[in-house]
Amino acid sequence: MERTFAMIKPDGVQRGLTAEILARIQRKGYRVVGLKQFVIPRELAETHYAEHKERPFFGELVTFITSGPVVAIALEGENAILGWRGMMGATNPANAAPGTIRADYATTTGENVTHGSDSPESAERELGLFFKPEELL
Ligand code: 3AN
Repeated sequence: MERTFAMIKPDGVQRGLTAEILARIQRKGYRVVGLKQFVIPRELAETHYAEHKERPFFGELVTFITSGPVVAIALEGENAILGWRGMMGATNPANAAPGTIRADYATTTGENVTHGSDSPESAERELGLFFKPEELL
């Protein structure tokens, strides 16, 4: 069993995709062990995306991710980290495989609907940033 951090970004929430994305997660068979909707404070956004600090799109990324409510999700399941990344599809929706969330619902790399941790280390780090231990089942 693995746990990972998934997020529906402000574009996904604003466009009313929350129920659709949660339905895909549950149909797949992952267990939702943490769930909350909130606006990410700027400081948390900067910490979450610290690895991109030097990239030219960092400012834009932080502004976007704090621009409206997100849905933070803790998922549990076998191979959940890679499995959820697979369900999201490639970062650039133009390269995302048909049937993935980004292929089906996004057109730009900057606003690509969902986030998912990319390794066990980042899953642990991101779950810790977004959830208190008592918020997880
Ligand atoms: P992923 O979200 O697939 O893990 P990362 O970690 O490379 O992709 O990028 C994190 C986020 O940064 C992306 N989801 C996207 O919103 C943004 N991003 C990445 N590359 C670019 C880019 N070239 N231009 C604008 N935004 C980008």
